[in-house]
Amino acid sequence: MPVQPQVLEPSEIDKFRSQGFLGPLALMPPQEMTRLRGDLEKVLASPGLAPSPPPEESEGRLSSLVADRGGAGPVPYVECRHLDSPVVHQLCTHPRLLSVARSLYGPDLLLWRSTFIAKASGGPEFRWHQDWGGVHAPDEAYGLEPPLLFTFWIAITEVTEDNGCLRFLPGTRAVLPTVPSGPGKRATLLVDEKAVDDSAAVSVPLQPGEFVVFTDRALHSSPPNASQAERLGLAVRFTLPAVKVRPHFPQHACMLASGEDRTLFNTLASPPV
Ligand SMILES: O=C(O)CCC(=O)C(=O)O
Repeated sequence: MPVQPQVLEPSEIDKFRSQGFLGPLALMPPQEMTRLRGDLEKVLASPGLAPSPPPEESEGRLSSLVADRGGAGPVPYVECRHLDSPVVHQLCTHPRLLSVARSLYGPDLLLWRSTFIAKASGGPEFRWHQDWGGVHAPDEAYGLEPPLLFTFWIAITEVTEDNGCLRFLPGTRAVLPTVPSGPGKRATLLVDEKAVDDSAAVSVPLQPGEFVVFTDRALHSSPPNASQAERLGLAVRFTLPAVKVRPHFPQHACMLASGEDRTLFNTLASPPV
């Protein structure tokens, strides 16, 4: 197999491993993302393949807090649009993103999910959590087995401390004790705030077209949007072919984003045309 060029310096790869996140990194110039936003807004104006979950499944999920851009609950508009929209698929598999992903996790990669995360003016904080806790729930068969994922969070608008940028606690590797964010069966597992000393938290503001990449153990949160404008980002989540993926909704499947799937554990979807 040809050796893939490394786009990250060894020191950056070490930093990602020791801190659990790396960024800001540039995906495209701000003007290019600002132009692309028009196309993304068109996608966000109509629903994709993900159904609206029944209320009992939304209860307590962090994703149910994000702005409702479609009038029918956010999920069909914002979730996994790479499955039906070529423009979102191209963004999720941008060559620069895949080069960084390969530098960190090797050549074989599955695109698991993508979610537009809009935080309206006055929109809520996301409390401290590890994404590991978003793929497992007690007694529930959903998510990833084993729970292994990493996320590229791409800024579509400018993302600042004032409008709710991501914050990380560098160096969190252990799985920390969790508390559900609400009573629902699928409530997001937040990290118990008694286990969080946020005095060393690092904020990662981003220009449009920049991204931050983080592991499933990275302890992260984001403050409320105190600005007058919406904050919009796209969280693109990858896993590896050896992970058994349970469909997130009936028409959901992973896509091969790079390399080969030598395990054949999962049914794969084709890119949209
Ligand atoms: O968009 C946010 O503010 C939070 C995003 C997040 O927690 C995630 O993508 O895992």
